[in-house]
Amino acid sequence: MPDIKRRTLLAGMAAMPAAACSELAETGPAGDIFDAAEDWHRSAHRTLASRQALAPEYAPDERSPDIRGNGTLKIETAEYREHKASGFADWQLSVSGLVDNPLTLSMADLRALPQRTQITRHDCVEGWSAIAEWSGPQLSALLDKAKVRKEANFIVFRCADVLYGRDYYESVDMVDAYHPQTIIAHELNGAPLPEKNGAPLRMRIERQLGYKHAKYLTAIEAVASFEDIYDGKGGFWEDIGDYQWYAGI
Ligand SMILES: Nc1nc2c(c(=O)[nH]1)N[C@H]1C(S)=C(S)[C@@H](COP(=O)(O)O)O[C@H]1N2
Ligand SMILES: [Mo]
Repeated sequence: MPDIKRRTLLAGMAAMPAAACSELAETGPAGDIFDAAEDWHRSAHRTLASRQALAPEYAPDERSPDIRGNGTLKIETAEYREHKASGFADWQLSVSGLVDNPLTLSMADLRALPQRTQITRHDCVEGWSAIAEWSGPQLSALLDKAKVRKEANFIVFRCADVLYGRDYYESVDMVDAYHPQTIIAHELNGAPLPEKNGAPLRMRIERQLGYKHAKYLTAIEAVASFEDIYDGKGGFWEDIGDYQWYAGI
């Protein structure tokens, strides 16, 4: 067996219990099973690599003249109106759940982190797109600071708005949570986020459709499952039954 093939095979087998290995070795033509294990390993790797790939980024002159808002465009609660009147000086973002080091971050804390600016295309499932520049810290930086525990499988985003009588929320898995283009945006085209686009903070999750990009962000939670959150489907639209939880693009 060529060395390279053997190494891949061993890497794939490492995940199998020893008993299963010897059982496999005793059954049938070993070559077939080895090839199958190797194919599985390679295709799992390819899937992960494709999910980690970057979304296209654009040049400044490719930006759309306007980014229309969708879903909630204005929040009428007294609390939000006060935040807006004070330029969101006291807005806070918490990071909690399955973390060793829960955080409460101010807008100044978020601006003090390394920032990522990206010009990307927003795709709404309702059939419109828009290209815009978004800036903010990477979600991965917050998750690293908070020390997410290994039992966490998903990151949940809580929002300040209520739509059709329900709190808007969303969630993603760890591949999207740690994706380099997943940022907590506080600027749109170089200016603070307008209210219709989620002021003062909104998610950009560039490998996912628009409804995953939670606006008016107040809290981030690491969870093992979203079974006990609202109707258990992992998001506002998912609970209503309109859209799928996985909205990868
Ligand atoms: N909190 C909150 N986040 C939300 C929504 C919403 O209604 N409330 N709408 C979603 C949908 S369907 C889309 S397409 C985008 C729209 O972002 P925009 O308003 O900046 O265009 O936000 C998403 N995030
Ligand atoms: Mo959307």
